[in-house]
Amino acid sequence: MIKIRLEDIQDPQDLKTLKTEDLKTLAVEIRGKIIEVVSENGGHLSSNLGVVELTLALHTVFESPKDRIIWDVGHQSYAHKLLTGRQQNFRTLRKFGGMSGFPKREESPHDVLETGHSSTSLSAALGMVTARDLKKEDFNVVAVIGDGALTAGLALEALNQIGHLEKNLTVILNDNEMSISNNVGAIASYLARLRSDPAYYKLRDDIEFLIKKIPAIGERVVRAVERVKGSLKHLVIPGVFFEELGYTYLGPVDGHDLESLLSYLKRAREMDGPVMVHVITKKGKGYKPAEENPDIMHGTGPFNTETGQPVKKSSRPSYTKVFDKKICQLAAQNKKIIAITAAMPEGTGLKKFAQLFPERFFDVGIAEQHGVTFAAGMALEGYKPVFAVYSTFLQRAYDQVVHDICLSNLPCVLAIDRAGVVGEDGETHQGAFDISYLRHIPGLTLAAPRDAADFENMLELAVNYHGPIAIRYPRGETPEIPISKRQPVRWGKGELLTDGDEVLILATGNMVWPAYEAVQILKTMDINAALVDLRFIKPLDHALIKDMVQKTRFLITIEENVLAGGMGSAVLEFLAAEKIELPTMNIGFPDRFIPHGKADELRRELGFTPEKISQKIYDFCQGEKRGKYEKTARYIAGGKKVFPFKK
Ligand SMILES: Cc1ncc(C[n+]2csc(CCOP(=O)(O)OP(=O)(O)O)c2C)c(N)n1
Repeated sequence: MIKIRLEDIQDPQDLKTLKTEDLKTLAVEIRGKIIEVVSENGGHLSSNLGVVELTLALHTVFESPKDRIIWDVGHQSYAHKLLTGRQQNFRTLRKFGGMSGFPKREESPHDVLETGHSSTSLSAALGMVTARDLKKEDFNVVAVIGDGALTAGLALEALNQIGHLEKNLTVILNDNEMSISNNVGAIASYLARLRSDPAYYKLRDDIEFLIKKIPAIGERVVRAVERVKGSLKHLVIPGVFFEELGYTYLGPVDGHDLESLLSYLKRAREMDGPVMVHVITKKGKGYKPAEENPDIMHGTGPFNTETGQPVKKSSRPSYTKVFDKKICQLAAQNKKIIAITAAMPEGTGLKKFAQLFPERFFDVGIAEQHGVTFAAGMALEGYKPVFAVYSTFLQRAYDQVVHDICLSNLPCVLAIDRAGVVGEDGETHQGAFDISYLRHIPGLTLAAPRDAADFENMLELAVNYHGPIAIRYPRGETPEIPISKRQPVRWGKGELLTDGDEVLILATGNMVWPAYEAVQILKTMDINAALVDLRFIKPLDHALIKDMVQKTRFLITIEENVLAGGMGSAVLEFLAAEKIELPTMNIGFPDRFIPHGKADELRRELGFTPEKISQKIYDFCQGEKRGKYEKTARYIAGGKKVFPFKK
C-alpha cells in the first residue's frame, strides 16, 4: 500500500477520498512541516499545532472555497495554507515578499476573510450567510473561533444576532482553555464545566437516540418526552447557554480524534439553523516544548527544534522589559496603581506585576473596549489604572478613549506597546495609526520615549499626572544613544539634542536614534543639522519649535506613524497657524498598509535607516537649493514625491 504524502494534496479535493488512516498520516507530516518552518522563520506555533486534525476534517467535510471557512484571528491557518495549494511557498512564511502568517485574500480563494485582529469571524460569517440567502445561493459558512476570541464584545454581539436570525451557519468553538495565556472570565469557567463532565453530554445524546428509536410514537408520547427533555434541559444538556441563544450545540468533541471530528462535522453540515460544534483541542499538540509552554510558544521567533529554546537572545532590554520593571517599581511605591491587560500579560510585560500585585492586576480578556472603560471606572474611584496594550489593538477602543476617559479628563495611563513597525505579523499588526487616532482627542497627552531612560521617566510622570496620558513605544530593544547630557522629562517639553543652522530635524520616539545617526552622516556631507527630540507629540513644544525654525533653512519631521494626521501634520498645522513658511519634508509611513517582513528589512524598505534618512535630507536640501521645489514639498517615505506647487 502506498503511503499518502502531503505533497499529494494540492487542493482540498484531494482529501475527499482518503481514509481516516491517511488523514492521520497527513496530520503527522503537517505538524512536522509547521515545526520546521516556524523554527526557522518564527510564527504562531502552539495554536497551529492544535488545529491540525480540525483543519483536515473541515477540508474533508466541507467544499472550500465554495463553502467559506473563516479562521478567527487567522494565526492558526498554517495547516489550512498547506492543504490549499500553498506548500511550495510555505518556506517563505512571514518573510518580506513571502507568504503571510495570516489569511490573505490575494494569496488564495480559500482565504475568504483577512484576519489578524481577534473575534471578527462570527460577524463576517453572519454577513456572508445573510448575503447568501438574499442572493438565493447555496453554500455553507463555517467560522472557527477560539475560546479566547469568544471573550470579545464583538464576538458576543455576533453570537447574539446569529441566534436571532436563525440562519444556517456553523460555528466551531476551538476550545483549548487558552487565550495566549490561560483564558479568563465567566464564559471560560462555563466552558471548563462543559468539558469536565462527559456524563452530561452522554445523557443528552442517549435521550435523543431513544426518542428516535420509538417507532410511530403518538402525539402524547412525543410531548411527554419533550417535557422530560425540557425539564432535564437545565440539568443535563451541555451547552444550554448556547442552546438558549438559539444554537444547536454539538459536543464537546475531541479535536484530535479524526473519526469523531468527521462525524460531528458531517452532522453539523446537514443541520438547519445555527450550529455550535464545541471542539476540545490542545495547544501545541504533538511538540513537547509547545505543549509544556503553549503561551511562550504561542508566537515565537526562530528556535532550536531539539530544545524549543530561542535562537536569538537580545543583548539590550526591550521597551516591554523596561516597562515591566518600572511599572512594578512604581506600583510598589503607589498602592493606587492598577495594571490592566486585554489578554496579553506576557506580550505587554505584565506577568511580573501579576505575580507581585495579584489584587491590582486585571486581565479583561480580548476586550480592549471594555479594558479602557474598566480603567475609567477605576479612575473615577480614585485609582491610577495603567492599561498596557498594543498600538494596533487599541484601535478597537478609540471611542472608549474619547468618550469614557478623555471626556471626563480621567487620570488613566495608556501604555501603548508595538507602536510603529512591528514586523513579521504584517499589515494587521503594525502600529501605524496611533498618533493619528489619538492626537486630535482634547485633553490627551501623548508622549514617546527615545530610549530606556526617557521611557522610565515618562512612566513616572504619567502615573503622577492628573489627566489622561498615553505613551507610545516600539517593539524591540532600547537603543543606546551617545548623548552626554540629558534634560529631565518635563510635560510638553522637547529636548534639543544637537544644534545646527541649516536643517532642523524634529524626531519622535524610536526615530530619534536613526535621526541622530543621520545627523552624523550629514556632517560628512557638509550639512549642519539640528536635532530635536520632541518627547511629547501632544502637546507639542511650540516655544521650542518656534525658536528653532527661525534659525534654520529646512525642516524635516520624522516619525513611525502614517503621515496623515501624524506628528509631521501637527507641526505643519502649527507652522500654518503661525504663518511660518519653511521648506518642509515629512518622513513617515506612506498611505498604504505596511506588509510583513523583518522589522529592519521593513525599515530599510521604508527609508528609515540613518543612511537613507540622511540621503533623503541631502537630496531634499539640494533640490530646494536648486529651486526645484517651491515652498513646501512633501516626501513620503517608501512612496512617491509629491510636489504641491510645481513651477
Ligand atoms: C483585538 C485583538 N486583541 C489581541 C490580540 C492578540 N491575540 C492573538 S491570538 C490571541 C489569543 C486567541 O485565543 P484563542 O482565540 O483561544 O485562540 P488560540 O490561540 O488559543 O487557538 C490574542 C489575545 C488580537 N489578535 N486581536
